[in-house]
Amino acid sequence: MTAPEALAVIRRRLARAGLLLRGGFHPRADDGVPHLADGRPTRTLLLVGNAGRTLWRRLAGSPEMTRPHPFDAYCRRVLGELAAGCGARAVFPDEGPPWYPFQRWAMRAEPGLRPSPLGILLHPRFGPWHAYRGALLFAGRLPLAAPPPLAWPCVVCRDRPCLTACPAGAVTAEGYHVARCRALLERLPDGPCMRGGCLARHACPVGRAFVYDAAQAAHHMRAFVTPERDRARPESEPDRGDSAPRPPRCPPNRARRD
Ligand code: B12
Ligand code: SF4
Ligand code: SF4
Repeated sequence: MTAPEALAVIRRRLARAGLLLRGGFHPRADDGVPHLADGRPTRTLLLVGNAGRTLWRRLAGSPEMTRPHPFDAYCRRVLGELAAGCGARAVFPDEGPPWYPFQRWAMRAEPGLRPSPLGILLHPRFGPWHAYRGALLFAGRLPLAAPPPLAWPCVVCRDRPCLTACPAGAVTAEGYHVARCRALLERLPDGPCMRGGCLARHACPVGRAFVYDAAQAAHHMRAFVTPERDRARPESEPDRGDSAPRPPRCPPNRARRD
């Protein structure tokens, strides 16, 4: 099988599992990409994610649905099997701390993708309704077509409704305030954010066709407020990509300046 054929097979297998191949890149030393388990350096990274409701609906019929963290358990099984079948190593966004810099990898895999005021990378098609589920690391250099740069929607979003929709004032042009958000969610455990998902995220006009089901959004919110999952990296602990410069959280909005 040629390398392009192998990539097409991986893409199809991911699609059958409700997952998306979100591009890839050939790692540089400053990308914070680990070696393979046998010590060989990674020469190709393929990023795997999901968007919208597809993965949630696929999970419903899986044995992992009854596990405490069904997304993580399902993706570990699917990507673990896929990696084993093609001599790759699978790594996951919840492995840590220290965390692998998945958002930085995503910006390498899909140039043009950038963080929104929500902290989430804003995709021109999926809006804020997408996530990363793992990366496949290969010792070989797979041929990757250079994708056309994505247009970043926040730069032309004149009204920026995400900045005014949060009742806790946790989403600001300077970034997302975890403590303000958490305080509100704890105060209103049956409030609209906990039942249907982040109101600021819902206020974003981009990617409306990919908005999560209410049950899926409520699942993510429960996972977010559950102490075991709420493991933000301690200030003193280095992350896995410390050698690289960090991109700005939310670059300036040109539409507001113009
Ligand atoms: C720790 C963490 C958090 C912490 C953030 C603490 C902080 N202020 O830094 C907490 C627990 C608060 C958090 C919350 C959420 N998170 Co979070 N989180 C992570 C995690 C595990 C590590 C981030 C990190 O430090 N990486 C290490 C550094 C070195 O990586 P980096 O790419 O260079 O750094 C980027 C991030 O740090 C980011 N960032 C900085 N501050 C914040 C704050 C938020 C809320 C987010 C999303 C990103 C973000 O900016 C950097 C450059 O882009 C990542 C997974 C991962 N491995 O990256 C998910 C991740 C960033 N989270 C994600 C999401 C979706 C959320 C939630 C929206 C979950 C939800 N409810 O659905 C919430 C936000 C709450 C809300 N309003 O709904 C997604 C983002 C996907 C995307 N499209 O961009 C990720 C990638 C997980 C995934 N599986 O896809 N998260
Ligand atoms: S509302 Fe506008 S600024 Fe906010 S995330 Fe969506 S596109 Fe970006
Ligand atoms: S989940 Fe609710 S409180 Fe937290 S940032 Fe979103 S709108 Fe604000």
